[in-house]
Amino acid sequence: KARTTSHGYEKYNNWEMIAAWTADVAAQNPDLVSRSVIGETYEGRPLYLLKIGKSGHNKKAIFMDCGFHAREWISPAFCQWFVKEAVESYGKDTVMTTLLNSLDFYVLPVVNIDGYVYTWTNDRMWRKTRSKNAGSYCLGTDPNRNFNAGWCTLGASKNPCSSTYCGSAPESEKETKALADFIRKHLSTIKAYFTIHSYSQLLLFPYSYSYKLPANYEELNSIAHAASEQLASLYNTKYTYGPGATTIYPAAGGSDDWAYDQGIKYAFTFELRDTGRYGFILPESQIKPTCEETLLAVKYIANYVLQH
Ligand code: ING
Ligand code: ZN
Repeated sequence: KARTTSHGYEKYNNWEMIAAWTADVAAQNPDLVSRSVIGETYEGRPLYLLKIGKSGHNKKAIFMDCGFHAREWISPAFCQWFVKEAVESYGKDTVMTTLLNSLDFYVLPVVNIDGYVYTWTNDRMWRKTRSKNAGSYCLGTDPNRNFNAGWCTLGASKNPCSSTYCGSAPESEKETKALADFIRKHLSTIKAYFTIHSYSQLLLFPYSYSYKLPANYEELNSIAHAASEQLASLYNTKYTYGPGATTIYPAAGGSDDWAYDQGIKYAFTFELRDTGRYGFILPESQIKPTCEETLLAVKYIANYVLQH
């Protein structure tokens, strides 16, 4: 099939572009990148996962996903940027080289592919998945209310028409089930979990489903402080950080809380630019600066995890 547009890192790419890119980046960097499929979406699209790192034995891993929420277009753009930076700076940047020699990054560039496609074709502000709900004409579940972490107890809705509908059960969505299954299967190696959202410029960590503090709260807080400082060093972008419940709002069923309770002690939700001027409709001119600054924070935390 003839392609009429092309992939780029400083533009928003549609799903067709991103899917082709996952194949291309793996084919062009066989010693660093491999692609697998961890499941499929409700509408039958393959959930591609990229593994980035030099091959080695007993490597720790970091899992990062983008595109939970369909309208948060800067998020998949960041996952693509991260992969580009990894392959281009390996052997040049000492920190990235060390990271890729010692760690594997699992990058899921778009979790909610069906929703993402729908924002390109029908409704730019769609958030949820696109699955049918029994007894309702409203479609979709909020994938970040669908994890088994205080599921649907707080800051989530049992109404299928709500944008924060928690779903009929934890992991009712094929997308969240596939993600959770993969993490459960690789729990012995995965040391950190990053999930990329927008917007609000926040660096969140557990808990969001409760006002209780995580056991390593002090450690997570100091990591988040240092990562925010790194991020701000480039363009002075100000991030607020802290536990989800008190920093943004209480919300149960989120993937970071779930990952944390699985034993992944470094679990973070990033809320990228901006603070509301453009919101979800962040101009393409901000992709590069947003991704560059976010990369500094991600590299900082990855390096911390590697040393601990
Ligand atoms: N924000 C997140 C949301 O799902 C969040 C905030 C983080 C909730 C972690 C629960 C757990 O509402 C956006 N913008 O989606
Ligand atoms: Zn989101």
